[in-house]
Amino acid sequence: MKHIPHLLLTALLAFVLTGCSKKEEPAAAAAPAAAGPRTIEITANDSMKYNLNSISLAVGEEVRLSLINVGSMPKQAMAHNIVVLKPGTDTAAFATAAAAAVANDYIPPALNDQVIAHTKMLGPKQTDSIVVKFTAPGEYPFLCSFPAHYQVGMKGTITVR
Ligand SMILES: [Cu+2]
Repeated sequence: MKHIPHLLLTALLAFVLTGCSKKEEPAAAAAPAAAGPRTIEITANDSMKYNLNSISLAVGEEVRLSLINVGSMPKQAMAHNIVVLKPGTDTAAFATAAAAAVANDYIPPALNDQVIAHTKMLGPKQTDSIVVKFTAPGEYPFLCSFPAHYQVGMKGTITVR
C-alpha cells in the first residue's frame, strides 16, 4: 500500500514535466525558420521579358533564384529558363550556340564550363529554382537560352560586390 502514493507522485511529476516541455516547443521550433538562402523571384512572360534585369548581391551571398513562367503560350513556342554565366562570358556567342542545342534543353554542352547554374526550361505556369553562392566579386551575366529570347532582351546582370 505504501507504493501506490509514490507511483502516483511519479506519474504526476512526469505529467507536469512533459506538460512543461511541450509548452516550450513552439517557441524553440520557430527560431530556425528564418535560416536558408534569400529567395529572389524572377518572372518570365509571353512578351519575352524578365521582371528583373539587374540584381545586386554581396560577395559570399547565397541566393535562391526562383524562376516562374507566368505566360500561357505552349512550351514548344515560348519556354524560358535562366542561365547564370561566368563573368566575361561572350553572351551573344553563348545564345547562338544554345539555340542549336535543342537536344540538351538549349544548354550547349561545348560551353558547359561557362555555366554557373541554370534552371530547367519552363513551360507555362512552371517554376524552378537554383541556389547559387557568389563567392567572388564580378558581373555575372544571365540569360534565357530559348532561341531568339536573348536577342529580344531576356538577359541581365548579377552584380556581386
Ligand atoms: Cu525565354
